[in-house]
Amino acid sequence: MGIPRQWLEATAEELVMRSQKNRHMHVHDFKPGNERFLAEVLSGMRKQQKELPSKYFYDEHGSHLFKQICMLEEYYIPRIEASIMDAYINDMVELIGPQVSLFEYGSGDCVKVRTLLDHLHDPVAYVPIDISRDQLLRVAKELDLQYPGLKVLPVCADYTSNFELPVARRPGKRVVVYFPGSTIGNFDYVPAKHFLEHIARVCGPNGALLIGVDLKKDTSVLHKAYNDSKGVTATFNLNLLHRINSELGCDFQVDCFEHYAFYNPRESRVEMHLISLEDQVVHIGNMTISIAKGESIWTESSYKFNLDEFAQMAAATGFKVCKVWTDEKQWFSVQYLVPME
Ligand code: AVI
Repeated sequence: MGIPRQWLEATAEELVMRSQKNRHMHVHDFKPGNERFLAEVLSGMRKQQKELPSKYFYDEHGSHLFKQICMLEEYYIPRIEASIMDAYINDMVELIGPQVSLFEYGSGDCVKVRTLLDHLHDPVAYVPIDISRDQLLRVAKELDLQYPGLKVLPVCADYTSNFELPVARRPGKRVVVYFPGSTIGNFDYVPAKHFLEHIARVCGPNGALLIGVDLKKDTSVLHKAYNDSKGVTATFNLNLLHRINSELGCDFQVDCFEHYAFYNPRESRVEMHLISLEDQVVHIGNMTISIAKGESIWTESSYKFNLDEFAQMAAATGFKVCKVWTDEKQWFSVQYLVPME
């Protein structure tokens, strides 16, 4: 990555000070224990249509696999979203204004936020919120060193749960939440509404939400994006079972499952499933669950929107769409939402 620009202008003394400050970075830790993981796996596996929550894809290996997905030509989202951010960053920064406290839900490797951090005027704080503690701490330390005036306040949490948000000592002018990547599409309608309502409370009357929203498009494009030719998405999907086996002591026969993803036009979503290739039984906690040959476990939904549908959902949560930026094919959008008066 090379030497960060800011470092080239720093004195040796400043560099020592920064690295000392950095060594003591504090993570606000709300990471749930395995009881909740087990309870959610059990409850999903006891349903008629078996399901597992997609938020558990992102252990260390899953996060690494997701990064690989993001580099695939077929998985268009990161590439197009980055091109929209690059093209319209000045408009975005003008709308956002100076001295913001920026919160990012599901910050991952914090790569996307850099376009904002590089252009925002004197941001007060950056609060990355993510469940992967090691990655969170690593990237928070990097950002802390690379953006000297910025207070980086990492929070380790399942961002769909209740947890307290840290507040920077230097008061900001407003709170802006950044939620890129169309992760909102991984929520069903009711949880998506609840989540946006929660964000609206975090933003307050003066805040805003900058959100990535994936748009409806030709089914063949979606099919390729979620059934990539290198099989990385399949490995990512199957890794969920490996994770459950190793962290919850279960015995899914991972080799006896196959990745299956398709676009469901009636529900406007890509569905990812794992299909069992054999009859098998799996032990989860003190339960034994049978899975028939050909039966599926539903692991993820990825909803696709048109602009009106998303605006309607936003309106139902108290947000008004203030500005929409898209690419020329209208495959993806970045939207700036503010609370309705
Ligand atoms: C994180 N999320 C927006 C991705 C998506 O496209 O729904 C997760 C993903 N699943 C398979 N490929 C990518």
